[in-house]
Amino acid sequence: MTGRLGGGHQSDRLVPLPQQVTPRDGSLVIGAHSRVVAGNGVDPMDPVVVHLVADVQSATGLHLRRTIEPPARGDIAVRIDPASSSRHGDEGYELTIGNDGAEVVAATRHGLWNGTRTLVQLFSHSAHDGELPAVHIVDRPRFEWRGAMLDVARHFFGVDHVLRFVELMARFKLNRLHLHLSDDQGWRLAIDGWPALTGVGASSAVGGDYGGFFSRADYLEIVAHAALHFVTVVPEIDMPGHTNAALASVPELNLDGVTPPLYTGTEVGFSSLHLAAPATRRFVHDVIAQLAADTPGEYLHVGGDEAHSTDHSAYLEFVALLQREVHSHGKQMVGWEEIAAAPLAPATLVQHWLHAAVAAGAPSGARFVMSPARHTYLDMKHTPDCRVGRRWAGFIDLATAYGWDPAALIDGVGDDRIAGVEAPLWTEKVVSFADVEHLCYPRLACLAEVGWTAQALRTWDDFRPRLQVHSDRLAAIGVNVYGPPAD
Ligand code: TNX
Repeated sequence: MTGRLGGGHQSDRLVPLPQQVTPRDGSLVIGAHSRVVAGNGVDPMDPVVVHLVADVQSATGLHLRRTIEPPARGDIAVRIDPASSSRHGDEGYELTIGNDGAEVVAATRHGLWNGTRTLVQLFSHSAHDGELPAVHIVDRPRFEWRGAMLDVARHFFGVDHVLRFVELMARFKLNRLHLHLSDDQGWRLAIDGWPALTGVGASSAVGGDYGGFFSRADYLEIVAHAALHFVTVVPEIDMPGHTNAALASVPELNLDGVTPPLYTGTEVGFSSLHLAAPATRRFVHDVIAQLAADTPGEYLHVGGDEAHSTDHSAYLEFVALLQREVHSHGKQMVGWEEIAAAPLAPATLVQHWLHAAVAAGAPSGARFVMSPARHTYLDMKHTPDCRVGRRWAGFIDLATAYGWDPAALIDGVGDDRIAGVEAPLWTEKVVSFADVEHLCYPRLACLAEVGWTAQALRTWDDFRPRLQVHSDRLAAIGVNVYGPPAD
């Protein structure tokens, strides 16, 4: 059977749905003598193995030993087979569960991570037993970029919350954490040599709420925790618009040398950096150099959206400068769709959010991250009666978050030009982490399947009960999941 599952088999607990699932008769019972076997190419101390042990323990109550001995009856084996890369790609895997044992094989550690995520989902969790259904799964993602964005600029969320955000998204094989680190209302990352950015610019937030910022060490801690969960951090410093917090902090970023006041409202499009101001080029250089130094991932996001107060030719020149600076560190640039008007290198990623026609103006060869507001904006209310959330892009219920095809958004842009999908959580109206969870879950699980599973295998009717399993599991670990009225 390919993809679609018949009712009743325990493998209908999986989100995202794998490419190929073949249920078999029988089951494997993980017991007190079962072990996790680190096979070929796998260090028994590898975080993939450590996480597997921890996750089996939380699903079953059993703490499995790790070993490098050959697998015996009842064991879970993981191994790397570099020769399988043509089948599995960078992130795919093969999972076999039989009456005698389970095995995950992949060409990379990331593939093993994904395969073990699937294995862990196959436990019943609620029954707290060690039973796994016999099954053969061959899987790989549709898109390489499956992301969530957290806006820590409008309201600040500290390291603990960001680590939790990473752990939750990683359950669904999401693999990009886009951090929106600066905006009109706040600057959230300490930059060496520019103490005023945080000294002044981090003190504010929307509505006069508390600000805050990440030290360099905080940022590195987030990057490291994300890496343990196979999540790549994509930091964003939004320029040349959305920059009031920086302008308010550093007089030399202003043409007249006079800082504007800090801003706590929710308007957009009124601020701009200017290349003619004395400190702008040095500022851009230093900020991007530090981001590049502290970010192991290949992408730096430079914003570029809603620069309504930047003259068009100045905007194009600014984007060109940003791209040069990003490239000088061997990184690739990502920007919101407005950057499509500028001359872009082929590897630059254009993040579509509002106007397909604007995104479509990108040079041929440019690639896209798809974040269509009407389907992915996590700051929109689920339904009209939700207490939290906004309305401007419409209500995004679970069927709307699920029911779209990334390849049907921009004329002529199919899978080959799509890096992937991402759901942004803007936080103008989001103050508590409980509200973050309510807006993100279970909608981020919908996005995870949009980004992972082949379009032809996806239907809402098949997805709905699988999603419910995960809403219940998230609720059981204390996540403030949104529960829609029963349909
Ligand atoms: C548009 S999406 C914005 C953000 C706002 C968001 C609110 C984008 C590139 N810009 O500045 O926070 O709408 O939903």
